[in-house]
Amino acid sequence: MRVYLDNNATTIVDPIVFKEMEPFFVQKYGNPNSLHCFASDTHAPIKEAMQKIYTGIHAANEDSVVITSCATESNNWVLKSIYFEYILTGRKNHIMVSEVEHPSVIATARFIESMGCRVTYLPINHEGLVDAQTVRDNITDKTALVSVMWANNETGAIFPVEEIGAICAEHNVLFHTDAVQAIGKLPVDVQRFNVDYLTFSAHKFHGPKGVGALYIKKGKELMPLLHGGSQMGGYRSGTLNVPGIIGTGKAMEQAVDALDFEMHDIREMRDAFEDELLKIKDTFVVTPREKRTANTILISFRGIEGESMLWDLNRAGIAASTGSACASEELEANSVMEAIGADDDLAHTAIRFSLSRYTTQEELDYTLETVKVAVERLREISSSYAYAPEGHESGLDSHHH
Ligand code: C6P
Repeated sequence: MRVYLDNNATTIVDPIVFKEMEPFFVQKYGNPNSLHCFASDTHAPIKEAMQKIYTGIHAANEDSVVITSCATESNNWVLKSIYFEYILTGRKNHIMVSEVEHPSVIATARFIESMGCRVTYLPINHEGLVDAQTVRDNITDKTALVSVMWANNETGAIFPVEEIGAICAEHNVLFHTDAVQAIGKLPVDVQRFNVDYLTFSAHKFHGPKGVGALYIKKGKELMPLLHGGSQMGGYRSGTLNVPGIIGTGKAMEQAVDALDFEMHDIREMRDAFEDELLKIKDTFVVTPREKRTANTILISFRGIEGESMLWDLNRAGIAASTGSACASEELEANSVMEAIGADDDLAHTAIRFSLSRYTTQEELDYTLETVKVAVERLREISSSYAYAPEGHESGLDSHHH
């Protein structure tokens, strides 16, 4: 049996999405900018796909959605654009990001910080959440941008983007949100939430890899990223990724259709699975479940290195992770666990299970049994667990279950 529980890293492409993309590789492969029927064959399908994307995030017709190569590109672009348009020109001198943004935001923030921008890294509380009040407290008249993710990729924690959006609008500060882990998991409405820039990545909701997007509210400035043939309204030149756009449109439509199922049925499966996992002694879950996306569990097994657990799971054909996929090769402590103040031992024991609409009950039952066996085996050989006295502290202030 092979079980895929790493859906926050990437997802299977929905076969309907794949089918929709196929003709644009082998039949309708024209460059949309050409002046012949191979080009014009693509025009209506591209328009339809873009319409599905606009509908999916509730963008207004006058807003822009630029297709990029991934969310990393979109996140880099927004922050670097702010640097060029506002910081370098001296109009503003400050941005804010949460301390648990994806590396594509954090590393870019550090980069523009090294170029002279002041950066506030907003802390998260013991529940793994950003407090909107800290955004308000740190705004000055020189603040150009606040960038806070919609939902965290490691814990699934849902951040107060509606409140933060309102605070930013009130203070005339631009608001960017990385919605990579929100599309298909939560209702996303850029207008209601006062979002100026929004990032997403198609492969996180059963679309193709290599396609991301950046939403830009009408009238908000953005520096062109790629100068050239003026595709994508001049924001990002380069021949359009036609199959990618078609696939992203279809994946967005499917994600919106499946939202109820994701938010209720998957939540029920996740909660039951989590209840069973928490029956194992000395286990800790970060962020209360009602404040999390429906598919995610970040759980610690006291005394067991996350990587050892992954090894045992992988041998049984089960794919999970110790946190975000891009940090997992470094064997470092889980960054969110560290940010909430978990002790060092515990921060090394985190395992992320992330479900999707393709996850079955049978797979979760099998995973649960495998985890139980692995916990037993690994704790037996764990030096830190063996020496821990009975009933010792959790290491997470008031957070043990
Ligand atoms: N997170 C994870 O395992 P790309 O790779 O560019 O398509 O997406 C980057 C990205 C940006 N923001 C968030 C919130 C994300 O979760 C990710 C990807 C994966 O958590 C891989 S590191």
